[in-house]
Amino acid sequence: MNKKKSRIKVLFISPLVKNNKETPPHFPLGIAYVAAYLKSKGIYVKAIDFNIDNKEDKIVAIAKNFNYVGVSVFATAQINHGYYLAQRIKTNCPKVKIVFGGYHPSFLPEEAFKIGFADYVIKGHGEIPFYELIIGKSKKNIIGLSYFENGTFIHNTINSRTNLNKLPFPALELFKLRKYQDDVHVMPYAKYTAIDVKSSMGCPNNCSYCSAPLIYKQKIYYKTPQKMLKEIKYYIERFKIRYFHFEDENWLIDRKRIERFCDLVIKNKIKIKYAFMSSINVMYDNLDLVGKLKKSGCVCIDLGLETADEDVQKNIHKSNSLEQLIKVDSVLKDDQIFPFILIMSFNVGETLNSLARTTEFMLKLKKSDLETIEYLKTNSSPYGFGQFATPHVGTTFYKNRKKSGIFLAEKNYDLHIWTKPSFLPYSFLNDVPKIIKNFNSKKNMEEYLETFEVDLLRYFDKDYAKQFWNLYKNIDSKKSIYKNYLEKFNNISLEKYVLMIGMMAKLFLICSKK
Ligand code: B12
Ligand code: SF4
Repeated sequence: MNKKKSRIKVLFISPLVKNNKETPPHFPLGIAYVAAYLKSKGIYVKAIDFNIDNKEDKIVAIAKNFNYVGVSVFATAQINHGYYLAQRIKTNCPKVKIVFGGYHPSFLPEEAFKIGFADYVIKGHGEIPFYELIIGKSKKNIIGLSYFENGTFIHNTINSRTNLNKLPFPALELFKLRKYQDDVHVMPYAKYTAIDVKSSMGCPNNCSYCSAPLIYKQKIYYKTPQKMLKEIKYYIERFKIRYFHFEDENWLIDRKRIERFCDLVIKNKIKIKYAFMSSINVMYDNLDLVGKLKKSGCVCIDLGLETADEDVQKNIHKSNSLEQLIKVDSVLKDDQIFPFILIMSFNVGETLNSLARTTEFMLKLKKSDLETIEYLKTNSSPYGFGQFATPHVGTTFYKNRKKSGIFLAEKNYDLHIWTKPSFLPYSFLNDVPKIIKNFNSKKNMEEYLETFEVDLLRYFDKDYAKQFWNLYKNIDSKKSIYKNYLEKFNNISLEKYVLMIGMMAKLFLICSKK
């Protein structure tokens, strides 16, 4: 490396995820990967995660000492803050080059130039393109780069490919690691510092709400089991971390690779606890591996059910067999591994019936004596809504959003977040609310509501009973949910009203069983 190059300094920033009080900050793994690569080439790197350290008032003073600022936008709910920080930096230090990377700018690069003060956007994997940009490679030959030249935007193709075995380990040393906790979900391990790791990237599936198929084009890139073991050992030795969440889209998909990794962990007596994500069918096909998974430290598996309704499943291009999930759930619970079943409400095709079906299905599952951390309790509770479907920029869901429902957060990126309903499908709004149980008094209704107070308190104030009673008394069960809203209930927000109807569906279901 020549002298001129060694003087180059890059500051990475992870902007605030807005409206996300419920979920603890996630570790900015994307930055850690790109920064590690630049560092391995002799470039000076630093990083600020605004979700941990809100250095807004110092950002200009810090940024002026750098040649490049890399803004990493993992979630759309970060983008406005990212644009704001970029504007502050660019207007005060015009020489600093602003480079945007991550999911949102990868799919809407021009926005970053028009309102985000970007000099460049790197779409898809950032390690090699960012380095090539710094060393002055011809822009037209940098895969993934978007730039502005002679009055036009130029968009090179997205960088979909990566070679995980050749990349250096992510630069964890740039972050205050002790601030990132909970990741293995299950107590008591969730109390300790845990980090996200990635041992493969990509997924063969094509779910309508997911960005993975757009980045990876349904291909998968793997780390070898040996590299996985080396990485885990490195985290233990250098950072004293023994708790991990494998954030691979579908960890078990190459069974041989994972079996070998488990064997290596067991043989080398590596003491770790970990969680991972898997699709339900892949987990079902590998149930005979559960013993080995357990022995190597697995305590939790995230499984994406999303809905128990077949029509909604079809709409989101997902086909989960409920029988398979019942079996998986039971085997894991018997082995003291927590199956964290993910639900997503208000996808295209959702109706009162489909919400109730999902609730009913979740209620049938075995009870587990394993305790999870607090914020996840309502996520996998039968009475909760889990995540709310959000049409994320670039996805098939996003492309079709206008014909399938009302996107409440269309103009407000800060609300593209799973804890707030941002999309209401017409299927739900046009459904007709059937009142199937006669409550004879408000008190009588309150008794039923109390059954799922923990879930209710996530969405409503403490005095929710009065509002539910008003809704119950005044709803017209011959008119659609939306018509009722327009005629009688538009003194509250549509979002709140729809949540109440959804909760009613769950409530009626429980009542009808009594
Ligand atoms: C694993 C994961 C998580 C993990 C976090 C893992 C992590 N630390 O990265 C958890 C479970 C915590 C999580 C949470 C959320 N997630 Co998530 N998550 C994913 C998932 C499955 C993979 C992400 C991943 O691979 N990270 C690993 C790193 C290495 O990759 P990366 O961040 O993409 O970084 C690379 C490039 O983007 C680029 N890059 C990144 N930053 C920069 C910066 C610069 C300057 C450059 C040049 C390049 C660059 O280079 C990196 C290396 O190749 C994706 C779906 C998918 N398969 O794509 C969704 C996804 C990213 N999540 C998403 C969302 C929305 C969220 C949440 C906001 C929840 C929600 N649904 O509302 C929360 C945020 C929580 C929080 N507290 O901040 C959305 C984002 C879509 C959007 N436009 O908003 C995605 C795309 C899922 C989807 N619906 O399609 N998630
Ligand atoms: S299975 Fe998961 S990672 Fe794969 S496309 Fe579907 S949601 Fe995305």
